[in-house]
Amino acid sequence: MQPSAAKMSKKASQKSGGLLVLHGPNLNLLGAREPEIYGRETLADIDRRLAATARVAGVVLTSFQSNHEGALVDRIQQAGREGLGFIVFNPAAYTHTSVALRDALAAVKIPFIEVHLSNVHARERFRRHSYFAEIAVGTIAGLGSQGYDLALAYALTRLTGGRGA
Ligand code: CA2
Repeated sequence: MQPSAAKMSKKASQKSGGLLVLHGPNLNLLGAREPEIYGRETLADIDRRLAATARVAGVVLTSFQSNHEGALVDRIQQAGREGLGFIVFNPAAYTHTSVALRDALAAVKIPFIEVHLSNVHARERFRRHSYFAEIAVGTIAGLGSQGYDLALAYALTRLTGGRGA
């Protein structure tokens, strides 16, 4: 039996669900402090650029930043309920501490790329361990804000089956 048109379009929209860019604590300070490590662009600059790229590919992109672990957990759970298709995540300092955020990502089963502006492997030893790397599709570190663009290009390819990005 053929599935109804309504069922088909629901399935298709779930499959190519939108994209969430998630930023952890202190990334709201981008552009204002420590430009030698994190660059001169603001988070708004980065988010605007990513949203424009996604729009061209016909994918809805939402950005969210919080300094609070629970708010990030809530946003990941919401992404699960919304049926989003991919997450680009810079967990910032929570990279090195947060079992709660890892559990949230494992629970919603949304594929994600872990992004870091700086090369975390060339910095203090404690930054070398990530609670996310093991369950991420991949990790990008040390490429500055371009890391977000590269992660987005990959996500768009997955979400649009190669027709976008
Ligand atoms: O390199 C990255 O993207 C990090 O995720 C940034 C985190 C750090 O704890 C991770 O080890 C690596 C820190 C984010 C702080 O962001 C700031 C931005 C501007 C000024 C001050 C802090």
